[in-house]
Amino acid sequence: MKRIITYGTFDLLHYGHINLLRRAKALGDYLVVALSTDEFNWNMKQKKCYFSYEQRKELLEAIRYVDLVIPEENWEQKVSDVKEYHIDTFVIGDDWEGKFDFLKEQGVEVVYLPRTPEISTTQIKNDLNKM
Ligand code: C2G
Repeated sequence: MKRIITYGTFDLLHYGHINLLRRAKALGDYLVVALSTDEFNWNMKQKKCYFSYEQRKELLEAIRYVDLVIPEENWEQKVSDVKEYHIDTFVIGDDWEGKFDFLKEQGVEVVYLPRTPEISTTQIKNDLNKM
């Protein structure tokens, strides 16, 4: 069983997120999503989410590609997560290209997938404000 992990905020879930999750799952058999907590988002990513962690978790757990959702509480946990969850492959969008190559030292394959163009949570918020 090939185990995949990815990380993110996944606020205002949209088809760009789904494209990422679908492609990530296609690389293996079991997909863990480490979901940024409200505190991590605010303190470390200066992101104020529309949906709370619990609401974002519920949405992700409803997606057929997602097998397990765990909290992402800090930048450092990736090293222990890949051990704890016996991860074979780390996947994330290529806006993070190169940022997590250190995981290769843990024997983990690192894959950066092309982002889906023209959609982002920020874009959605901006467009809604113009309506
Ligand atoms: N994504 C994508 N295409 C988009 C928007 C997002 O492929 N149009 C991908 C991102 O590259 C990421 C995932 O969807 O892999 C989740 O996106 P975000 O919620 O914006 O995640 P981010 O804030 O980048 O958090 O420790 C890593 C961070 O937690 C990543």
